[in-house]
Amino acid sequence: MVTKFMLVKENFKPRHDDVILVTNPKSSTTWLKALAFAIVNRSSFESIDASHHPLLTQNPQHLVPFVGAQGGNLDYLETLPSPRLLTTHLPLSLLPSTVTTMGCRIIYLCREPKDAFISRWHFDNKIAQGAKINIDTTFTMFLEGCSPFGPFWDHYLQYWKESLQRPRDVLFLRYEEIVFDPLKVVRDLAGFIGVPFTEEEVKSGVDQEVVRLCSFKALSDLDINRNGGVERAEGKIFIAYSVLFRQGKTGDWVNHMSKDMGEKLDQLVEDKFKGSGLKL
Ligand code: PAP
Repeated sequence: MVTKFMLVKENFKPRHDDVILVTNPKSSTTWLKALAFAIVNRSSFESIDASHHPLLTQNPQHLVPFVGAQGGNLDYLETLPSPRLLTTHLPLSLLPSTVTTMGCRIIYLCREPKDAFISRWHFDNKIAQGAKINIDTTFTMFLEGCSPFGPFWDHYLQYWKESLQRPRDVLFLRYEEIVFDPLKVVRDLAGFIGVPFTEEEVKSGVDQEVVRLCSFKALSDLDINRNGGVERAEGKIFIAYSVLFRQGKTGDWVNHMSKDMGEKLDQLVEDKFKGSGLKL
């Protein structure tokens, strides 16, 4: 896995007009991909909810290619026309430095760590093929920063600092903001990507249609997301798309973590983010 990541740093060729969606796992990559895809491609579809819209028949994870892990294929990325919409889970330190020097636009999405941890734990249990993942053990590892993409606090902070240094090119978002006001975020995203909604589009509700099309209810009700899935690890693991749509809510951690665990993680977050200005 590490080798694969290092290959990205060496071989991925960013372009100045790339837009890269970045998330730490379980921050709702699925939602961000759906929103960005629907925004960028809206002119290709007469009506955004036309029956042939790709989001109705494909899982959002497959509509925006990954850079790096999870099936990312660097040769394939080279064949894509510009401007490219890409995704990655990689920390900034594992991307080529040209991402910064060329001014690639980055949309970073993070999530309240207790909820992100619980989402991950559920996900791991679902794909564990019957094995029960002990929450205490996984929690200890999470606090120690054991994660395929490094400690979550380094991940968040790298992109947070980048957003302070390049505010025009790096948009730092929180999952909770999208849940709270998806329409505002959709409008902000369109503006940031460089395809703002026109007055006419707003009048006819195109921005609201994007919100509706990408909502948890709309996506999770689709046949592809209820019954489809993808094989990983050379067919040894089957990931049903339904596991990417568990609840889509904030604050579910209270139903699975003790008060003590919650306080421990909150304290860690406070210590790690101290002085950075980052608030979750
Ligand atoms: P990944 O790390 O495997 O890419 P990712 O999409 O980042 O998965 O995270 C899945 C979480 O996003 C799930 O959270 P939960 O376990 O707390 O429920 C999932 O429900 C949530 N999610 C996915 N799509 C949406 C959506 N359209 N609206 C709100 N939440 C969503």
